[in-house]
Amino acid sequence: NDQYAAMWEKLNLDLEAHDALLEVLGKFYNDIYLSQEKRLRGMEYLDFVLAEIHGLRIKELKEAKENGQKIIGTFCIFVPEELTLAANAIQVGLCAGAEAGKEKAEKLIPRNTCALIKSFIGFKLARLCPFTESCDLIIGETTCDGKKKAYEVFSQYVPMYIMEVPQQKYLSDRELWKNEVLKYKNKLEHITKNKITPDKLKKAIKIVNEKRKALQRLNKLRKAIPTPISGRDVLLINQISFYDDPLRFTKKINELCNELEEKIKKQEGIVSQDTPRILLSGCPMAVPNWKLPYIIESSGAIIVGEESCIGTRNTRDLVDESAETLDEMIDAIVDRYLKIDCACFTPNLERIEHIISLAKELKIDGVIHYNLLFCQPYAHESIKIENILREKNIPILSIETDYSMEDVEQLKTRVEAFIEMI
Ligand code: BJ8
Repeated sequence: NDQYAAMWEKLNLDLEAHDALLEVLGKFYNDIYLSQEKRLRGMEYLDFVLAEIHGLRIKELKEAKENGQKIIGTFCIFVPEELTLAANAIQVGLCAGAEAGKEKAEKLIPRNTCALIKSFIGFKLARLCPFTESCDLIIGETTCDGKKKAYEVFSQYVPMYIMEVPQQKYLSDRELWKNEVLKYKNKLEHITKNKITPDKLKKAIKIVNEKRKALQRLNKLRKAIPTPISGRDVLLINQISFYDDPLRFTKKINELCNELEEKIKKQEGIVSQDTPRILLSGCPMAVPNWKLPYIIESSGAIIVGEESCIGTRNTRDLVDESAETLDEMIDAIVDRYLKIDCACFTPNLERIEHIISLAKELKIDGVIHYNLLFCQPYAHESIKIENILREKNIPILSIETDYSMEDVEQLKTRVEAFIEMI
């Protein structure tokens, strides 16, 4: 860490608290990830990226900034990375998955706010996140009430721009969304001083599509029985997809997929054939929120799919590449992003259809619905999903939790009982 201390200091991090955070993160990673048996060769890259999460990648961002590139931070998969890349900027996800700076955050936002929001505010106030500190602009969105009101406070600390995401999907909502996408394009052009041309946008669409295709390929390979990779590892891959260089990341994930194909040919699973298969569904899980996946996979089950923004909700749909003019490309982007079945929409009937089709496709034995405490949209949907899945005889367990470790034993008991039952 010594080699990066000067860089972190320049970013105004609290060095002592940051060191302590990295130490806990390292230990946590060791217990949850490195201790796994039959570790895949291709995961070495991901282990390296995670080990360097606040080091090498931040150094790369710093060098990019020195070369005139802008860094754009996001909290939601509605922000079109295609446009960001076409403006020669770099997009990084800023959602945080640990309980740092909670007390400070609770002085600015209500205590009954979800842990994800408390965490990104807490990380800022406690000066712990080098990604936030590297950003030239941070994009918020009007999704859940918790986020959109928290951005009002957050904008006192960081340069923010808010995109309005509609809450329905009618023609008038599409118009509103198209307008927002165009406004974001203008904003990017203004801060980067780069014009987004059809050529640049075409290339950017391809880059992001290729990233999503690699993740789709990975998800398809998990259909195999026995499955070749742990759910924890795929969660980590999805998390890293939000801040790694997209070209390098895509190449590495495709290499990992080659390795998985070999394993599948030899019937070499990560677990035995009769291990119960779980679909995880619900709120996003940001780094280092690995608590529930670890509990599930150390209770004798295996996660084979994530119906989540840090999962298939972000990778399922591609942007149509046949568009030629700038306006056609913008339309293709608008349509692709409006397919996102976030619980903030009403109604949001596509989501349950996706859960049911994933359940079939991945041959799962049960669904675990994960809800962050105080997240209203997903809590409402969990009741609806429970009822529909029960009617279809698909076992489901709904979990509500936050980032604290206090409920680990209690969760373990519930998850074990569920796994025994399915
Ligand atoms: S598209 S899920 S990333 S809004 S967990 S902060 S909803 S109270 S994150 Fe999301 Fe975009 Fe939707 Fe995806 Fe609010 Fe719930 Fe907290 Fe959440």
